[in-house]
Amino acid sequence: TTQKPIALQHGAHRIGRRTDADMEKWRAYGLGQFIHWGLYSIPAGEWNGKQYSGAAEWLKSWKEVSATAYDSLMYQFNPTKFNAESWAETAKQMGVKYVTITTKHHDGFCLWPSKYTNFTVANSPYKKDIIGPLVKAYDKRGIDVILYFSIMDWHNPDWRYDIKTREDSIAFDRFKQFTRNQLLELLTLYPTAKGLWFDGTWDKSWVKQAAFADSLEKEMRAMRPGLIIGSRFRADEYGKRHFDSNGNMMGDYEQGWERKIPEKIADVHGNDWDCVMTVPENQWGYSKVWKGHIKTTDELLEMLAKCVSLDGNFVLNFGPKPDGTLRTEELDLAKGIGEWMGINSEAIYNGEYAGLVKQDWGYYVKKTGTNKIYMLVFNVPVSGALNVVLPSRTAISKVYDLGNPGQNYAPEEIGTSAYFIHLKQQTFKRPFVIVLETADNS
Ligand code: FHN
Repeated sequence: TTQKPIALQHGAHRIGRRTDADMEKWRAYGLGQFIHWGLYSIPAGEWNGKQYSGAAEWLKSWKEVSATAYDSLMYQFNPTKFNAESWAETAKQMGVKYVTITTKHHDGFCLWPSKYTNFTVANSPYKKDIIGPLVKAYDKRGIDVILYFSIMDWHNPDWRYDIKTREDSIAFDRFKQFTRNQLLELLTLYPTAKGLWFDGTWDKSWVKQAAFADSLEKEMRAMRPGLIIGSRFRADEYGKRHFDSNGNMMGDYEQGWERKIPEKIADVHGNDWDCVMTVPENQWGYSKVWKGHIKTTDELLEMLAKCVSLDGNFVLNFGPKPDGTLRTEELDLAKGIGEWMGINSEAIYNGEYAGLVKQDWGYYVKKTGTNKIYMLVFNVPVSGALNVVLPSRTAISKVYDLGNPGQNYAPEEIGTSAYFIHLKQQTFKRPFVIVLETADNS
């Protein structure tokens, strides 16, 4: 039974994917970088010699930490080794096509000199804007910038978790104006930024602002045509987030894939999406100790492959150190991913869900407008034979190794449009890509 949609004033603005050039470009990125940087990088998960068990960027919420002491970290923020060009160069070498940078995380500290609060870089010993040079350095290398912005703000006295009294409501009205001012300020100061990545939007106070958030979203979009905003920004008038009361996604892409990846194409409901991922366990800001399993280059590449094969982008988080440098582990991963991308990025950029039955060796990716299907191989069977089943009437015309174009394979037909690709017996050290060129056989 199909339920009749209910009339919504503040539901989804559109049903189905955006088809404009900005969104087409976003969809084709494949690989992105996330940067969580702020005051929390200074204590780095430790306070008075004690280790905080939560994520480093949540340290202020720990009962052991006083708000004043935390906010005074501003007077220690002095990343003398910060070099926007070198961050952007690392990202370029890694092969990322977009970066999402925390302009303001939940603690409320602004990495740009906002004129609506004193709690910014301008009043730190560093004094200078961080966001401007980053936007410039990434833009210069053709990497699109998305500005991360937390609505929840632990520094602003007008922030509320819920609105229960008239006083709350008056304070929160001021907070809404502050939020609007800051967002319009960001869009004005950084006109080349391609989108806004919202966070900290789950509390009741904000969830109740369907009308305000909807009109602010429209205002920002009118101000910046092409602007990309994900599904975390606003709730509908019934308090439904991400998907409105009729089940339609609000925003341009689904922002729910945090540290998790869909299993199958049906899980993404035809929507655009990206997955944001940490290297260790749930830690986004710089933390002295990296707990839990630390992902390896090949694991991250497999996540990237899986995302692209399911029509999503994969975004890897970096938590820079308080001096402005990137930690060695992250630099090594960026290098490893970059080396692989240097050979195989053709299978990532513009890659799409191929519509084929998944096989145990890895992930298929196709590219519209070409006759190529990419096999991103992570598990080679002992037999060395990779199973491929294509739609009927599709034949393979050529098979080769993307990293070694002279290396062609002769597929063995084992059934109608079913093949084995027999790999040469060898030890495989890294994941690799095999390209199938297809021909219509009807
Ligand atoms: O609470 C934050 C967290 O610190 C981090 O910024 C992540 C990144 O997606 N977002 C929030 C949790 O959803």
